[in-house]
Amino acid sequence: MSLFQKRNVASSVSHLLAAVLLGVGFSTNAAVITYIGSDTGASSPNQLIHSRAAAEAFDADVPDSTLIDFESPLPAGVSTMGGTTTVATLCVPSFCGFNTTIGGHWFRQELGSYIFSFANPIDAFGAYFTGIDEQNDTITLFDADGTAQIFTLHLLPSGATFIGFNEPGRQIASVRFDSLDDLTGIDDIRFHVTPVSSIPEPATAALLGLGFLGLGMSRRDSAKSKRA
Ligand SMILES: [Ca+2]
Ligand SMILES: [Ca+2]
Repeated sequence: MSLFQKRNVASSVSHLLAAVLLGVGFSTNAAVITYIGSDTGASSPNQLIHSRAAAEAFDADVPDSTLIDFESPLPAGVSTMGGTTTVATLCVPSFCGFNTTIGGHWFRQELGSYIFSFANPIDAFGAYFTGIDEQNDTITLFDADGTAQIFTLHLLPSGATFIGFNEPGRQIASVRFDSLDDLTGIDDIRFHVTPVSSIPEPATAALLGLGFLGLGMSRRDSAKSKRA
């Protein structure tokens, strides 16, 4: 599926319908399962109701995910560009982001863009996004093969929103958040490394390689016969 198609195919999954009813949502396609729940104006962990429900739905479907709560160093194989891990909010938490870990102190607060990259591709990603109050911020999933899938966020009314993506067997290499000028936070990221058993067999790639090798050899043979 082309990038253009991915950006324009509407989803009918029930999770998205629920999100629209809550006044939030984004454009997606039918292949990836999405999870979204929003708590307007929330500014602390004990105010997470709909977002926590979305997180619990994600956790039920992806029970063996890894958690990044920013209370300790990033797990091995995970790297970031942009943003900082901090405890200092730059304005009212519901508009600039906050920690969503019960009893925790550290969270990640951002301006503009930031990226989380995974040395081993993942097939599920979810997190609490806090302080999103601008229109048309985007989340982009970059697959290991270089394709990008962009989700545009609509009508997120500050506070906290849990957003999750789950597509078993997919190979997502990085996740990027983009905003023109929205101060936001992200916390309690869950991700699931794609099981090796669901990645295409190397034998297939090897056969394809042999095919190309054969083509190259025949072309060289042809060139030789022309020179002869
Ligand atoms: Ca935290
Ligand atoms: Ca904001």
